[in-house]
Amino acid sequence: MHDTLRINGDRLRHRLSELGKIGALPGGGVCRLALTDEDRQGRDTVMGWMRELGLEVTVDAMGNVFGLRRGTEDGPPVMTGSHIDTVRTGGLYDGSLGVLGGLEAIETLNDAGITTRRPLCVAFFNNEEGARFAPDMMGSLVYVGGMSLEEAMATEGIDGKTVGECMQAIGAQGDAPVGHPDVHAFIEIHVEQGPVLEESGITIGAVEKVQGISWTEFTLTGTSNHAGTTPMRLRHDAGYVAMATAGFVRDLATRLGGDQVGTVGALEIGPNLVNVVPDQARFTVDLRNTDNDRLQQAEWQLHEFITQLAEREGVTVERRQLARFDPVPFDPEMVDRVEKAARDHGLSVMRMPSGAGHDAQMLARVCPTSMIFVPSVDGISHNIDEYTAPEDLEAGANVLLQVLLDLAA
Ligand code: HGY
Ligand code: MN
Ligand code: MN
Ligand code: MN
Repeated sequence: MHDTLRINGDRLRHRLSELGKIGALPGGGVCRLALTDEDRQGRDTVMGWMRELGLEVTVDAMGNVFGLRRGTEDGPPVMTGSHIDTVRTGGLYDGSLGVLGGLEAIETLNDAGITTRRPLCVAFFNNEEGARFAPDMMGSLVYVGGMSLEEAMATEGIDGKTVGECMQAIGAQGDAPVGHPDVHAFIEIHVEQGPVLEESGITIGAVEKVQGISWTEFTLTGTSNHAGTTPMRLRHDAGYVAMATAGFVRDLATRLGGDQVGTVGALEIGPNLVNVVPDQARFTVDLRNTDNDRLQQAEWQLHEFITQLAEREGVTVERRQLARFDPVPFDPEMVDRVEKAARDHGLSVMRMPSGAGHDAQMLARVCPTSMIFVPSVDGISHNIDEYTAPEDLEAGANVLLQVLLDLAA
């Protein structure tokens, strides 16, 4: 049934490049940080495409957007989607492929005059990246009831504004309630953002789980002093503790091995002058592992290191947990569906975990969920050179179409 149906790869790539013009960076790539005007323009553009395809568009109080295509029967929809907000050095595909791949599947069904039994829904969730307002996957977390709307609205971003203020500024707030998800199943297509598929020579990833994520912000306070006159034994150098901890994070991840990764992505020291011993430092640590015990071990070793070093240096430490999500296993039946659809299309496929966080890990709390990965060239993402070959985009979107048809039959 419908096994000759194929998506239109050119149309999908056209939408990806159209959306990529919004927040386009001079040297390529995009910057659509959550709840900026670029994000607003992206949201409006995608909602326009949803309406052109005959979808009923609703926006919930968290700014999550849903495009519903009715089936011959009512009831919980089969949902696909992702996010359209990006990091500051974003690529054309992270998140966007998940939303526009869903719209391409819808348009293919429209062209073929096919109505599914179950309704279909294409969604994009607010603030998936978490780069401006932590935690990441905030919109989908609120959607599934994992965070209160009030807490989300009160969250302050890296530029001192709250989510609520910024939602208001761009008119992102809708009136549909949150926390009452109504989904039959969720499937998200996403670029892998890592090197595994490419190194394995495989086209499709059938994602089995998302690894655990731990984000912490450290604020250190020492004593500013003269760089020339202050003997080393008398210093309380917040910058030194921050930078030594950054080195420790790198060594820790290497030492623990396996899936352990560790990143100090943001770091500021003050007063940031050549001849002043820094008395201020603020930095973030991103630790991840597919195994929660090992992730906890990494968190504990980090805590021990910075506590002891700060004590020796006479520097105070304040911690703020920005995000903490355990590893999330996906529904084995859904993973089977992805694998079968890939095989039916004659595509190479492998089961794998996700190194990145995704909205799917939140939807997995309320319905059977999995993801379809397509290869990232050179494993690059969160980088303006992020790229996936046209034939891989098309292959992934055809797998998505088949999984949607299977689930909605
Ligand atoms: O951090 C992440 O993994 C996601 O891109 N927000
Ligand atoms: Mn993403
Ligand atoms: Mn991302
Ligand atoms: Mn992600």
